[in-house]
Amino acid sequence: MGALESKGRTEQNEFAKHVEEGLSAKEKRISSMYLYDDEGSRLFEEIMDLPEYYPTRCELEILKKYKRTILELTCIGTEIYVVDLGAGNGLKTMVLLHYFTGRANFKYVPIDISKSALNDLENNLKLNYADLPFECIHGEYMESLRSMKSRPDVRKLILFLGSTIGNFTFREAMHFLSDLHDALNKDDLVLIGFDIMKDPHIIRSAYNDSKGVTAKFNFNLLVRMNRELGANFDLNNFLFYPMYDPSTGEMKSYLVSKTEQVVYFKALNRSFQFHTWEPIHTECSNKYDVKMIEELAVRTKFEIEENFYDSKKYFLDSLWKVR
Ligand code: AVJ
Repeated sequence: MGALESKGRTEQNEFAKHVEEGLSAKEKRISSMYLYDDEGSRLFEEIMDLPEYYPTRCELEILKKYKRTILELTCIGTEIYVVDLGAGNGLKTMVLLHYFTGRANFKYVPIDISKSALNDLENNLKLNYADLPFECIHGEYMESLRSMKSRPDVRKLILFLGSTIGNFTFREAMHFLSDLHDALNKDDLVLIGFDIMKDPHIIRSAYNDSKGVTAKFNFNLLVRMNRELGANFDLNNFLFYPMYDPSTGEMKSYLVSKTEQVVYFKALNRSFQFHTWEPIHTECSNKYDVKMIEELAVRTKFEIEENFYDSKKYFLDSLWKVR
């Protein structure tokens, strides 16, 4: 029990440290990683069901259509680890795993930073996929992956679905994928979900839904700081502002202070000043075109095996191989 408690405290300290740094910066920001506490993960599931939020449905269409090709390219005959980065509820992945069952010798390895999302996934697996071999890992991606490098006999298929890569800037994505490359062995594969540039209205609506669920998802960050860091944010004093820049593909979300205000953090024993209309940057959801994706692959030493699009070409799952 002591270990669990101290782990909780360490996580809390990291959150506190991150918030202190982010709110001290000239341009206030908090990493989107912290949007996913239990309530945040639940709200994101609600987002995936919204009519405006097209990425999940598009990717589901892709996986249903190309599951066979994906398995063939992953190579039958060897043992496969299907490693799911940020698995969430794992619904989309099940389309692949269901198809792989009986056709390949594989183990499902979901990795997620959200303990509750992993628990839900584990319960779902036990209930509905009793024969599926799996091993859940709670933690950060790269650490967990590096620990698997010592098994070059096992081919890995890394799933990085749902446009999670969009949370990174292009530079950050490059760093992440280089690190990923180095944590893998030759011929390992990565399936990456990219949200593709399209009519900017469609993109903006996906992050500015009519029911206000996405706004609530962002506001939950303030609720979380109030609860976990003893802050006294008044939610009425902020507004949610998402914006898309079609020239760069950057989709950015902000919480904007509507007034001059001071917010006190008990856990930090200090306050932060917010000016009128000063934003906190809460999330990046960047969009790509094929050229950018090709550049990303070349610069991180992967080879593009195949690009799988949905019928509207809104979304792309790109299958990469370690050269
Ligand atoms: C889970 C990061 C892929 O950026 O589209 C959805 C999160 N934020 N609506 C995305 C999100 C607002 C989502 N990702």
